[in-house]
Amino acid sequence: MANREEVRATTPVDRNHLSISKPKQIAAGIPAVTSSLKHGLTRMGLTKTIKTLKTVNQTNGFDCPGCAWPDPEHASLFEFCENGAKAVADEGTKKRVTPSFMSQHSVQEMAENSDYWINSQGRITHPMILHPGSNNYEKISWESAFELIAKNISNSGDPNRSVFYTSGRTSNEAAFLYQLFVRSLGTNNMPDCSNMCHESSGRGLGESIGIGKGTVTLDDFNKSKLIIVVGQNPGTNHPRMLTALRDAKRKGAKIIHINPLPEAGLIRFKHPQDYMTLSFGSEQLADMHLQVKIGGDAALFHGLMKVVLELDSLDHNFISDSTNGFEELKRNVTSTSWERIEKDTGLTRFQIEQAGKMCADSNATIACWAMGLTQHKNGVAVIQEVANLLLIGGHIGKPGAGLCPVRGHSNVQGDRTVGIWERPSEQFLERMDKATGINSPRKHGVDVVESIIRMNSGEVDVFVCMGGNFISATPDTEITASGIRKVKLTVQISTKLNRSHLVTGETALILPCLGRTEIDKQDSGEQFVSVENSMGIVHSSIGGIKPISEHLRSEAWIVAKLASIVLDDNRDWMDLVSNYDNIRDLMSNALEGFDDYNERVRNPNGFALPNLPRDSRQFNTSDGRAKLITHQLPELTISDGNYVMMTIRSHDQYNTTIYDLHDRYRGIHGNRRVVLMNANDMIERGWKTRHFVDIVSHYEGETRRANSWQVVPYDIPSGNIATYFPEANVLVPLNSTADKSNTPTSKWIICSLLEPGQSLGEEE
Ligand SMILES: Nc1nc2c(c(=O)[nH]1)N[C@H]1C(S)=C(S)[C@@H](COP(=O)(O)OP(=O)(O)OC[C@H]3O[C@@H](n4cnc5c(=O)[nH]c(N)nc54)[C@H](O)[C@@H]3O)O[C@H]1N2
Ligand SMILES: Nc1nc2c(c(=O)[nH]1)N[C@H]1C(S)=C(S)[C@@H](COP(=O)(O)OP(=O)(O)OC[C@H]3O[C@@H](n4cnc5c(=O)[nH]c(N)nc54)[C@H](O)[C@@H]3O)O[C@H]1N2
Ligand SMILES: [Mo]
Repeated sequence: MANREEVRATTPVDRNHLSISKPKQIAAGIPAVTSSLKHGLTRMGLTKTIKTLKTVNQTNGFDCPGCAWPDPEHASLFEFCENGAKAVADEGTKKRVTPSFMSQHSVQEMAENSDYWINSQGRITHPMILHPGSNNYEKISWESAFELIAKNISNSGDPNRSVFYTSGRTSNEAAFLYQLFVRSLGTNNMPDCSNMCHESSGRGLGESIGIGKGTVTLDDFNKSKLIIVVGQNPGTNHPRMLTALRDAKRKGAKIIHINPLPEAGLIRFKHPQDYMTLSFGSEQLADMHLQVKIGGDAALFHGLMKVVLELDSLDHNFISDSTNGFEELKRNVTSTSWERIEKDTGLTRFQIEQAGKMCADSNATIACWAMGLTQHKNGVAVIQEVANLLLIGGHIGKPGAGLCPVRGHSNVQGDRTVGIWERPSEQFLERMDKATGINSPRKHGVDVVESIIRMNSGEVDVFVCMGGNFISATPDTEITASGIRKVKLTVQISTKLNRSHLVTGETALILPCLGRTEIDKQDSGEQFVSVENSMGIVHSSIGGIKPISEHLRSEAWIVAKLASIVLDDNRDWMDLVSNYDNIRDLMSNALEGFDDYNERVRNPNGFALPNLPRDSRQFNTSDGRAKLITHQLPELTISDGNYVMMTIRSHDQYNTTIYDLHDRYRGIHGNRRVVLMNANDMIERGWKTRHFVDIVSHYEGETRRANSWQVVPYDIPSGNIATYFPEANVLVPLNSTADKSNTPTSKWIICSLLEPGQSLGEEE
């Protein structure tokens, strides 16, 4: 029997099954409806599909686990999108991972299958354990599982040798209890998916406007004159945003799309529900597509600001009364040459001037962004440049205008608000301590990248994951795997099997939990939970489906029970969790903006958390002014013959969960191991479509290699390439991270493309 060290950390290479069709120009429409139903019906069956989909994003239903885009106030029945439906169907699957399934499949054997296969094995039914040296999981009782965790934490001696990860689906209630438990234990080691996601937004906006969140509500889209969508692919990742864009457009807004790829969602859109009203045409969304080169956004925003400054389309009163740094910003931006801007962006001065004029003409501009900006070395800086453009025009804290980082996981923003943070502020901790009677540790904890470094140096004994798929989501897969294998006990609280259940510490536990769609019954009866969407609205979510197994527990219950066994404190954790109102009462006192939580969360539309810039055009910075923080442009020159690679999501995945193998809008089917490449770059190398290449990434003299990818010609700037994550994560260097936010630079990886088997230095 193979050694546990040999369990595959990456999905195996598939050299077949690739088929290619023409990329789509229209997003959604009938194919989206068919695809939703297909995913629902094949996984959940007819009755459950209808029952489940009917309650997504309804007042008395559950919050769609698909993304963090807000719901309109009067949600139409079936307020979900194709990809939300896939997320729901994936959770509602009829297939099961039982102890008997696990006894038949060793971890090695399962890991030889693709990520797609692993996810499609179904929902986990029982708590299970993988003993040291064993290759098969077996059943364990909840009590014994908790005692094992307690024993390992206590043997470890130092709470800082334990790490507690969170993915962003966890409810506010569960996340609050989790951070209370971890801080009671004595550590701030709470890395979360945010570290790989919008950390740069939080950091950048925190410095610029005094709050690490966006400043618009959904209603602002109806009042906006210009919406800039930069570094984001809403057609796939936030499909319901397309409806907001369409409505804004119908009310007269213009849309600029800034992206190295012409993403289908922003070209034309057809609302699936329009078919019911017999309107068959599709609508154009973006008025302008700026096909910027990867990493060229900072230069582009300098260009846009040059135009706005020249046309003097500025809010002079706002600049002088409410900001500082304007003169320096102006000096810096004016000194950036058009030559440099054209070189970095790959765009012409004319194109940027046209876009700049659109900015100058608008008196209410919104800027939306996602991973295309955050996952860069200058992620924090570039977001501050976006903020600068809006601030100098006064586009903040007024109707139709503001900053809009579009979050990923459905409650990633809420988790941070309630305390999942490795570097909490003193203000936050003081209030927490006062309300809960704990004595929070002050020393900052580790983020995702630091956790991996600590694991590798043998400094982590216990690693608990509240959801997520750490091994596949993080950079540098092989290094992460070697770190995880050094941990004594890894614990995975999850709904579905993934690679993080296979590549584990010496001992591994799986604690199966309820999903969003399921009924959560505690001692006092059925419970609801609450979440915060991308626009700072907190609202309730309640599952209505019978849990898939009687052995599942809610995340909140799991944390409470664990805390009651591990900690020697006076808190009655089980009483807290017997009725989630008790947790929320505690949250009301411990968290800013959560007063009368129990009452306000019961409002059908939830309530808005305080947001100074949005609500009153004020800024919680050291001097009460918004800061115009300007930066030197990043150095984008790379060695001749190399390419800049971005790692992106296909239409049929949810992060590391692969639902299926069709990237429908981009016309790539059956195989995800592809490199999207500019056709002229292919001709230069003499390569035809489907030619196999090996990819080598470069970072500070180190190289990483992944073999057997097929090239596909695509409308992407010359010198840029794109691959899918998580497959490409083996190529993302652990230490290549964004300044200040430490987010892996998953959208900026310098690579060579080699002939199969060719060694580096041999390319012509
Ligand atoms: N169906 C589905 N929905 C999801 C997810 C999912 O995997 N599937 N994931 C969720 C999560 S956690 C997140 S964070 C979001 C992610 O949502 P996105 O950020 O939209 O996801 P990515 O695929 O990473 O796409 C980034 C986009 O940025 C562009 N881009 C890359 N580099 C640059 C650059 O240098 N400049 C510019 N201007 N653009 C660039 C890419 O071409 C791509 O269109 O979606 C959430 N929603
Ligand atoms: N190269 C590259 N790497 C990236 C990115 C990229 O663009 N490029 N994007 C990054 C981003 S933005 C993010 S957010 C991370 C995502 O990182 P993670 O959040 O860690 O990963 P997910 O794939 O979303 O996690 C999926 C797993 O969550 C579990 N799960 C699902 N629902 C629930 C639930 O309700 N409760 C619990 N407890 N578990 C549940 C299931 O077991 C499922 O397999 O990946 C990052 N990694
Ligand atoms: Mo994310």
